[in-house]
Amino acid sequence: MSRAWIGLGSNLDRPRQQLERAFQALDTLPESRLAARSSLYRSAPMGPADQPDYLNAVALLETALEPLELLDRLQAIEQAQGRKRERHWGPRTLDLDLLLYDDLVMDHPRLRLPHPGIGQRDFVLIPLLELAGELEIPGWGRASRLLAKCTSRTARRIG
Ligand code: ROI
Repeated sequence: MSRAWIGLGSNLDRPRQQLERAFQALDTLPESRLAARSSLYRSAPMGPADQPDYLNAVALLETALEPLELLDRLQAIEQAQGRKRERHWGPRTLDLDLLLYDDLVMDHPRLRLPHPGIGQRDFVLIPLLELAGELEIPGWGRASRLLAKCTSRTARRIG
């Protein structure tokens, strides 16, 4: 089994419910098990400020799905939850980002690993560190060190 870290985000259509449903959907993926889920965090939007705050969280999936197969499954969950994305960096119903997959570094037209945004996003690093305080991001070093260098810190744990 591989370990896949997935970032969840929503700021439209009842975000808390969106994330709860997404955790359930992740747990029912084939050849996969939801091994851990972080608390939920509220964060100010990165990007245009004229949109609601986000709810963010992170899931750890143990899976036998290959990365691109997993990506397809994540996109299917987004679609099944009526994904809306009105503009670039605008509000969205549900985002599921594949953040890390074991120690894999890959640069594919559909998928870059580690996720290129991790280092700048406190709303990803804080829930990752809640679940794995010693986590190493391949090519970049410790998640805790990346968080210390994050200039924007708005994520607050809400349970
Ligand atoms: N901002 C926050 N705080 N959380 C997100 O999940 C998020 N997702 C996005 C953009 C628009 C970049 N901003 C975000 O895709």
